[in-house]
Amino acid sequence: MIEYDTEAGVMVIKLVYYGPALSGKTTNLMCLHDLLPCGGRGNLMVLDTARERTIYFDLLPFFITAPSGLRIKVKVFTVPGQVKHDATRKAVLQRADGVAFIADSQVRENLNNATSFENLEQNLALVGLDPDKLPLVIQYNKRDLPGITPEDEIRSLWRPSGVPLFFASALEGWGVVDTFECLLRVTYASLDGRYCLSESHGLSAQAFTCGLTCPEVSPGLQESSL
Ligand SMILES: Nc1nc2c(ncn2[C@@H]2O[C@H](COP(=O)(O)OP(=O)(O)OP(=O)(O)O)[C@@H](O)[C@H]2O)c(=O)[nH]1
Ligand SMILES: [Mg+2]
Repeated sequence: MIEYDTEAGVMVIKLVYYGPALSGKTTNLMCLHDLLPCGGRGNLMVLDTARERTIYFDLLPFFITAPSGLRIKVKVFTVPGQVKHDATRKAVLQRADGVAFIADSQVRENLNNATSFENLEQNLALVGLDPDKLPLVIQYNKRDLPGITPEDEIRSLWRPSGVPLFFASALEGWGVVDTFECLLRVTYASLDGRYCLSESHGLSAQAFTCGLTCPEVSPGLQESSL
């Protein structure tokens, strides 16, 4: 949690898109920016090098106001996937409330996916977050490409973990919103347990997810001025 100021009535939640280099983290955010209505979100900030590789992070903010008046900002970050940017990945992970791990579906990327997931677990521990408790969803991106790992193989790999799994093509624009909505749901469940979003702020799981992704059909929730 980046900030929770009960007097000012402000909560700032942090979600992080993690994964190996070139798996499509930045493309996921660009897709969310294009597909979700602008009423509940701010502008996408993309910090690229000349070769379109993230060196710091990208940021897409979303806003809602709970029935209690609590103004909630959800900051969605990407990390740079290249191995050499580990210090930046660690910095971006700090105080994360939820993580979407974006894997590359191509068979030749399986080792990079596994290495990056191990790196996520190590960095979570280093920044004081419990990998077993942190809300997590996994997305296998680039399903539009040839030479990809079959779905049932991926499902068997992750089934024991119980982590929600999604298949997507951020380039074609499918699977991306589903992944984000699930990340919002699992993050809400965790935050509700600690901050009583439902009881104290009248904010249900559905209102939270819907208020952030389709604000025009969520009467009673307004864009915050955060
Ligand atoms: N075919 C295909 N290409 C994709 C897809 N998603 C992303 N790409 C491409 O993969 C390349 C890398 O995408 P990025 O979104 O920049 O990857 P990233 O994970 O942010 O990479 P880093 O910032 O280096 O960690 C770009 O050329 C994208 O257009 C997809 O679903 N299908
Ligand atoms: Mg990137």
